[in-house]
Amino acid sequence: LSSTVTKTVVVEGVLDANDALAQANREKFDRAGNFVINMMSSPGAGKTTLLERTLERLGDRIRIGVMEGDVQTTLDADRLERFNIPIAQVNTDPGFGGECHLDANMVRYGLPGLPLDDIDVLIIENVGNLVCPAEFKVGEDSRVMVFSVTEGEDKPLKYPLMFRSVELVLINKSDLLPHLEVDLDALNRNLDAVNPGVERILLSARTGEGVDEWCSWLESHARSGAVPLVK
Ligand SMILES: Nc1nc2c(ncn2[C@@H]2O[C@H](COP(=O)(O)OP(=O)(O)O)[C@@H](O)[C@H]2O)c(=O)[nH]1
Ligand SMILES: [Mg+2]
Repeated sequence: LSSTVTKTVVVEGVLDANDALAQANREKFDRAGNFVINMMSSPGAGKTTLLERTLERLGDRIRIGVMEGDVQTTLDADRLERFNIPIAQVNTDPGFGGECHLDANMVRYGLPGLPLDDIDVLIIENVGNLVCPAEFKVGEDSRVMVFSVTEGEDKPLKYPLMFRSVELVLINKSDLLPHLEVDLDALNRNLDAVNPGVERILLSARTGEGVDEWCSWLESHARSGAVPLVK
């Protein structure tokens, strides 16, 4: 029993320390006028593809910056290079023990690579994982999850913390629905069971279906976050 108690105290201590650093990040973002999104999903749900579609649509309307969190490689950052936007890469393998998530300290570590004063919206692509990222605030204004229909309608029930911690679920890969047996009604019921009424948009980063709706969400939230948009 006592070892359980000790463990709980240690974990709480780690999360408290993280919260303090997240708050410091937040203050930095607020001073620079950044609206910051922590984008989370399991590996392969389509975060980077959706970022590509987003930059194609909003790249000349909003000054978007990206922080890429990965265990290894700069593959995702390389995919976004053609947009000529500020991108910071944070790899968790060297230096951070190969963690399965970004925490506030890792984000802080990546910030000097970004000209925050020249960014309206910062999108942080978290490490692909349905569990760990939800536990760590990084200083974001908003949490958005990309969930692909190929993952199955039961996942909100199996990973409730993640689904509960976000304010928007982007249900991606709608183009694949005709080939799957996933039950969208059940998925919606399961989302409501863990996060009643959570906003959701069905979209396809491949065909572009629903992507405009997501871009409108992003633009209106960036504005209501009192971010001075250019143009
Ligand atoms: N069919 C289909 N494939 C997609 C869609 N979005 C992403 N993908 C594919 O899913 C794979 C993983 O996408 P990626 O953006 O790298 O996912 P991430 O790991 O969440 O960043 C890639 O092969 C993408 O082409 C989609 O809407 N429909
Ligand atoms: Mg990616």
